[in-house]
Amino acid sequence: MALVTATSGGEIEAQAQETDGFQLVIDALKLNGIDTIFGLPGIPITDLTRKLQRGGLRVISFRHEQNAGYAASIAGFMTGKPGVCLTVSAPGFLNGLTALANATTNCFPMILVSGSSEREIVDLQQGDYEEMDQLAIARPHAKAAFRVLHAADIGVGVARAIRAALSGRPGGVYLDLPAKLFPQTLDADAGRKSLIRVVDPAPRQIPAAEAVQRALELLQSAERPLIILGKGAAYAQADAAIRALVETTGIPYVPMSMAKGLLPDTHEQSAAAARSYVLPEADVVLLIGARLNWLLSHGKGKTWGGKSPQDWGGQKFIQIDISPQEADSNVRVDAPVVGDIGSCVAALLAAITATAGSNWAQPPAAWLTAIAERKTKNVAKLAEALASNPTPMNFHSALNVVRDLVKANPDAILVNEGANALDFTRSIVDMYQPRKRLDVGTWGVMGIGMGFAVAAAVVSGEQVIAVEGDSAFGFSGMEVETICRYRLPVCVVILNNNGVYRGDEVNASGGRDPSPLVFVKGARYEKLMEAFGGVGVRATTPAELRRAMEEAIRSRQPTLINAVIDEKAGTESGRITSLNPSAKKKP
Ligand code: OXK
Ligand code: ADP
Repeated sequence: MALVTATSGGEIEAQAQETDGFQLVIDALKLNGIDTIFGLPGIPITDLTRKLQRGGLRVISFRHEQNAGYAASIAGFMTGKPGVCLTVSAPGFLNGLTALANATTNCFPMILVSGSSEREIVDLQQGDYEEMDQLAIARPHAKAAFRVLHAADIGVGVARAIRAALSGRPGGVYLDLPAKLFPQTLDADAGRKSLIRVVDPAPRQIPAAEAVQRALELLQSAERPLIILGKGAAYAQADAAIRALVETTGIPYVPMSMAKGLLPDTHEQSAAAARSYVLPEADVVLLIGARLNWLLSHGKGKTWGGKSPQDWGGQKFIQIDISPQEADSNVRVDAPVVGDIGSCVAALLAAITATAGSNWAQPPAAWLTAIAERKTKNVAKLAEALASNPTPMNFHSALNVVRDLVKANPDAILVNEGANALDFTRSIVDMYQPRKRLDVGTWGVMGIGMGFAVAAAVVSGEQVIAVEGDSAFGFSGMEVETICRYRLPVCVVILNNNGVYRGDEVNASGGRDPSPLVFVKGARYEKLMEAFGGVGVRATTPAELRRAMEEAIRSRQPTLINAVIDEKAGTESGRITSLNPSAKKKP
């Protein structure tokens, strides 16, 4: 109990034995191992950001909340702890909300904490400063949303947010902290007791034995089996078990974009370079942490050998996923295995060993040979394109340099966004380690670039290479100041072709305005980095690009390389041109 006395000395004692909302938020986060906050100070959380820093947390302060939100979400993906983003009310909250929705869509654990205005005024709509019913707005975009009104409930609120973000399928959680909460005082002892250290927030979920048996039997029946590794598999941090399953079975695999490097892309069982051959030809497909959404053409249609866009290709699917609702979302899943990936993969491996010992039948040679032939052809085609050295540079000649630098620095984290800049990088730049490729994910969202880059550098301490389309970079470009302020080892490479997709489009009306798809020609993006004390380089040849990247990695200085490429290089929407509505298409 607090000792409240009237003497001046007693008053000090009474204060020392009281706590308040500010302190309880800090204590609750620390108690749960949250050591970094990504945010942007302002009313009503300015003092909270100061106190968080004073309290020993690392506070990374951004220039726009959306970037702080993306940073938090990818920190969650990388670490398996919820990434926390802190914003002001209404507009700041809304800026962070896009990142929260993106985190939920991508299954990244994240908590958006926003200060909010006075409930009494907000609820009567009497016109408060930054008035908004944030909880209601957040709810449809989050896995869960909570509000704390009393300081004594801060411990519960933080615990619920952590558990909701991490347990089962991870996602984004909103935590609303009204301004009035922070100065509320509480007896220090009662405050301490109100805090909760969350025990086992992402409990293992063991799959049912019969589900594992069903999956095993289907795998055994396969003549052309295929494994697809998704970013859920990368998130699960079950790298050794996944590798053992792939190598024990000898089954070829295709990594989804953010699962690249889970096994090195140079692994002989990787069928990435034969993607459009293996999807339609496979007869049994084992999905590990990958959804049959648009990125996998919904498991049907021509990509899978179906006759028309809606036709099933005939594949049987085994799906390992933590969400029991995921199976059958698009096509029939014959063997759903529900549980956490580590436990499911271990159970499948154990069943394989129990059934076949070390004599598991490898996939038929005809299947493996056919894949190897396709791979060889595609790899040779790519090698030819990479060897060309046109003037000006194109995507291939520039990315050939990035490919070499990533190979020489496999610990480096690659952030990637754009349309062509994304698609070419994905297929050209091999990854060698898990969770090193961070990109636009399930939504194909533009704007993750600098937020992801900051978070990747902060949570890992590793070198970050951010390969950005010039358009994509624009969404978060101001965060180069953040990169410089925290002296982060981030090397931004802008593949600059003067526009969205490409830079040679003209105004079809003949008017004076430029086409909506082009930017200022010859823009000097590197000056932006120089403005804040970083290193800026304009590179017009692969040799210049290589020198600049090598120096950035050697020095670990914030660096922005404006890699000037042919403005005629690039197709509309990269490899997803088919998603553009066309006048000729039937609805
Ligand atoms: C892959 N490939 C290779 C290799 N790896 N060739 C040689 N060597 C290696 N190592 C080949 C592979 O076999 C494919 O050729 C091709 O490269 C492309 O591979 P991949 O894996 O990228 O496949 P694909 O068909 O592009 O994948 C489909 C997809 C992908 C939907 C999963 O396109 C994707 O992730 N897209 C995300 C797009 C996105 O989000 N864009 C941002 C929005 S743009 P073939 O011969 O086998 O086919 C935007 O905002 O608006 O436009 C907008
Ligand atoms: P990709 O885009 O790479 O195909 P998706 O985001 O579509 O990947 O799929 C990821 C899947 O992984 C989601 O369905 C999610 O429920 C699942 N998942 C995430 N974490 C785990 C985990 N620890 N164990 C099992 N499944 C998981």
